[in-house]
Amino acid sequence: MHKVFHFKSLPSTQDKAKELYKKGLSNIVVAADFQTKGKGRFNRKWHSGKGGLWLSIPLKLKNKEKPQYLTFIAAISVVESIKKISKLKTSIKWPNDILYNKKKLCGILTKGIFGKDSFVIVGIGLNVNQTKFPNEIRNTATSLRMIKHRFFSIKSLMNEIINNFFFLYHDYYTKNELNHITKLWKKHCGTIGKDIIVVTSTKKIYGKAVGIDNNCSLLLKLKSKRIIRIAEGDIKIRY
Ligand code: BT5
Repeated sequence: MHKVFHFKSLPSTQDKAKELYKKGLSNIVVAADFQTKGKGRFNRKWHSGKGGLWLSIPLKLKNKEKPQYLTFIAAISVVESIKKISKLKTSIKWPNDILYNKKKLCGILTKGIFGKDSFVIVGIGLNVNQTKFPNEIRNTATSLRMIKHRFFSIKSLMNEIINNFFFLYHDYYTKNELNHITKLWKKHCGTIGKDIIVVTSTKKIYGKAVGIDNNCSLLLKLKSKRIIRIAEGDIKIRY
């Protein structure tokens, strides 16, 4: 069983999870009502005001296991929990977003800390009861409340997500049944089959998302019909 450490405010649940894990605590989840320095990928800012669900799970990284699959199981857990609690059908955008109606409802951050005792921190940020966002993300972000016009219990969503996460973690991830994870992930994914643009810091690559390889990289079919792998980055879907 896991234990939830709940804080009113933290700079980032990621940092607290790292600190507690290094002190020897395991099977824990760190949550906060709001974060003052929420983090996205590539050192981006994650807006984490009150009304959202902000949590991090530190996990020991075992040799052969692939941390990317933790992002996948986090995404599956979020989509299935939202479905159960709000009846909303959301979709996963590769690699780490959950969208509703093209807007971002949730972001996932899986960060590996490598060394003698390597571990991973899986961070989940879900917009739940916010009714407005800062200008920067006003047109691209949404919350469950904005979609359903009602208030949601963050605690119920959190319990559901954590239970789903640990179920997938123990029953599939630690047993190396990664194909099953990919199968579930694909069921909820809205990226495969779409024309997309991969945006890197130096260029844009146009193509069609045609699949996922066994490292969770996206397979992109170029106009020339050549298929390339995209291991990380941002994509834009061409609707
Ligand atoms: C992510 O990064 O989407 C990962 C977000 C992970 C947040 C969780 S909350 C709990 C834990 N503790 C942390 O400190 N972090 C994790 P990325 O794909 O890089 O997306 C970041 C971009 O999303 C930003 O540049 C904004 O454009 C946008 N964004 C920021 N805050 C947002 C929000 N609350 N809702 C929707 N979009 C947001």
